[in-house]
Amino acid sequence: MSSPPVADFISREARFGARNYEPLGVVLSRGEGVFVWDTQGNRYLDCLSAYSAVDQGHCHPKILAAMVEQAGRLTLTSRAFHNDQLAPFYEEIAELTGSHKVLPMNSGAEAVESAIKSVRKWGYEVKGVPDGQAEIIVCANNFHGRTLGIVGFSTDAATREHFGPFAPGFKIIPFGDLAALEDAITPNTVAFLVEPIQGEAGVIIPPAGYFTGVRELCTAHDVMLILDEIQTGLGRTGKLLAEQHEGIEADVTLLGKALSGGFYPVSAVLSNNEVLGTLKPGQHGSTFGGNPLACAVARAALRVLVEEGMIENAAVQGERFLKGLRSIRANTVRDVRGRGLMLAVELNTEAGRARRYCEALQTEGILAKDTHEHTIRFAPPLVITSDQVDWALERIAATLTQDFA
Ligand code: IF1
Repeated sequence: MSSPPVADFISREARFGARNYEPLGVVLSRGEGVFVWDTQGNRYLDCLSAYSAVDQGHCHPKILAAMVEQAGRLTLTSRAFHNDQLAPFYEEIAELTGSHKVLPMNSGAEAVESAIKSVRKWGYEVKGVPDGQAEIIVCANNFHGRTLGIVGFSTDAATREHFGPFAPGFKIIPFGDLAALEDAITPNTVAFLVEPIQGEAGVIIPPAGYFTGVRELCTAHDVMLILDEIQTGLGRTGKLLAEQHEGIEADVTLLGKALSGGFYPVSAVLSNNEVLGTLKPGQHGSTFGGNPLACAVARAALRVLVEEGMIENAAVQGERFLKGLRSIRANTVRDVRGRGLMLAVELNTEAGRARRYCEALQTEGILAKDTHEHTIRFAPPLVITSDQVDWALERIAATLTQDFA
């Protein structure tokens, strides 16, 4: 039985859907491990991993089994009642990440919003900031999600233009600049919210020692350090949490995406006792947050990540991938960046748009995503093998030596 033509799916989407995305011209219908297949049966190596949500690989059989089993037993109770998956989920994620308290939510943006609410409350009730005066410091070129609260402190025009008015209380400083952080802190500063590596900005890795300095400044001024590890967390950078690359600990850690292995939206705010301890019954919540299906899926997603050595594999294959990208001799390449399996190639501005290279990679059997006109991101599932990395590198090299200007 043959599937309708690709153009048919695409035109029907365009007719009925809000056009807030501009996907590559491929219609996917199946996934397994590092591979996805389109409706015509063509296979691709997925180098986006749904923005790092399918880190455990597509349709991981053990996460699938946990999901199916739980879906047949109990899916949603609301938090008006207890469920038997929540306690073990809390214990397992707290044990794994060394956290004291857990707040379960659904999307990444909700975890960010929940953290903002919690640190403001902490500021008023514990730090003693005058009511309504709490300040949160964020970085230029940040990406933390799409809610009104979050896009209000974005510095990207497309992200925030014509969505205002926005909430006050945020100060924007350059990423990677310790002096700017020190200058921005006032007695009313409750938190510094930052990505360990800026993803959407193009995989921007801060100077070595930056986060050690950030940790010291935050501690010295009683400012909560919120690390948005929604993209960098859970092995993507070759460590469980990206904070471990500098041996520091955040006060608040945000996880999402791979927390469910891509089966279901599951996010979490992890913190010390003080910050989440300020939330009392009735002050925050979510219909779906902490539901038994989400908890069962997240437990399985965390288990396979650790038991199947995916974090170590991300470190090993990430190094291989980075070395391979760096060895590509092409006039089109301006810079290669990466940590673990969070990688990017920045093209020279004369090379043509990154989007054009992603279209060319598609014909080679690789799906990758451009960002900011001139950068191509590579973030395959953490289960990728050496042979698959080498296979990808050959095709990436062949594509990057072409000129699409
Ligand atoms: C889209 C980028 C990735 C995130 C960090 C919170 C969220 C995200 C660090 C919100 C989400 C996504 C969403 C996706 C594009 C994407 C992205 F290109 F924007 F930077 F991953 F690379 N914090 N990132 O990266 O999580 O509410 O979406 O669950 O299509 O907007 P969410």
